[in-house]
Amino acid sequence: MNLKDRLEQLQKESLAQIKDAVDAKKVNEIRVHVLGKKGPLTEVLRGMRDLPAEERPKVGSFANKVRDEIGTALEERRSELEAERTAAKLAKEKIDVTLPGVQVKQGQPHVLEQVIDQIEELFLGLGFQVIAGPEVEEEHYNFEMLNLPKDHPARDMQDTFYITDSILMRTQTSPVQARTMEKHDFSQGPLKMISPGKVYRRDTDDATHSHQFHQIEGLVVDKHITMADLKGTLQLVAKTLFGEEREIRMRPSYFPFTEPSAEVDVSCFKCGGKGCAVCKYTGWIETLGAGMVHPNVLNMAGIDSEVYGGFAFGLGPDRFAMLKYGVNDIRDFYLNDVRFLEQFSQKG
Ligand code: 2U9
Repeated sequence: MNLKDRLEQLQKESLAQIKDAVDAKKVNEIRVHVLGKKGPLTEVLRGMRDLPAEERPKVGSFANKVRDEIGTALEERRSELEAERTAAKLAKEKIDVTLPGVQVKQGQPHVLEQVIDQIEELFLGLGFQVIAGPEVEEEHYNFEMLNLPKDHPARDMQDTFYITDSILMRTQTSPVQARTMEKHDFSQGPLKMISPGKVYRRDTDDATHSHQFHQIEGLVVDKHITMADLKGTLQLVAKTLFGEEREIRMRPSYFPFTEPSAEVDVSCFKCGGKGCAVCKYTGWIETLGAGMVHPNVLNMAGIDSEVYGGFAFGLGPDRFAMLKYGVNDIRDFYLNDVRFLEQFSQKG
């Protein structure tokens, strides 16, 4: 076969192969094979040496034309395949922006957490610190430091989860206050704190008792603290949590850690004091315990009770939430039934 025929055959075969190439890899293989140093085209060009001199330019220019044509065909096929690939990818990744979105389910803090947050906000605004402490506590801080010595009957009253002889699950959050009092440096100002948290009692669970519930206790210690400071603070708590029109009344009571002590009632938020089922027709609802810090408690924490005095109070967020939302079983707070919990949405 003469060189011209060979070139024509090569041209035809190569263009057909290029047309049939299914991907960029194949296109490249054809390029390397046909146009490469050891390829058929190079071989044909090498064969030109044996041609008579007058034929060389003609065959040479034809060979160049064939090489250019193959080069162009390779480039065209490559970009054609690339375009096909991009089109297929785009088709596969098409997003229908008109489809409705997937609704993300939004949670909310637990109802007790909401009540605790609200009380914390109020006291932070009054310049109190919010202080947490251990739930597994030493008997010393849970009882002794709060004026409940070993033989004190209140220790029997508070059925306690003991872990060892001297370690227990705290029955109140007041050990946090005892620990804080011990460390407090009065040259930096008065001590004003609340301690929210979980407490534990060896109670059998029923509609009004839970072996684990919450407390928020407050404590202020400074010079010249009076019962009027206590009453003013609790009045603000009642108004903030139960409504601006609420009043409080204090009845004498007894706690080992305060003297004098008081039970604090709030005028009924449901009937305004006229009497209804919520306040058991008394017009008042018992909500807090409070009193002036017992001198023994101050002295045990290393605070001179001749110079300093204080007031303290305790409230139960579980009870507050039950009153506020009309929940009549404390266990509902701890069962984690979302149908119950979802009712306390903060959205509206
Ligand atoms: C220190 C000194 C005194 C905290 C107080 C009460 C009264 C009280 C209960 C009410 C319902 C807790 O949630 S409840 O079970 N608390 O009646 N708590 S005075 O007195 C303190 C605390 C710490 C160092």
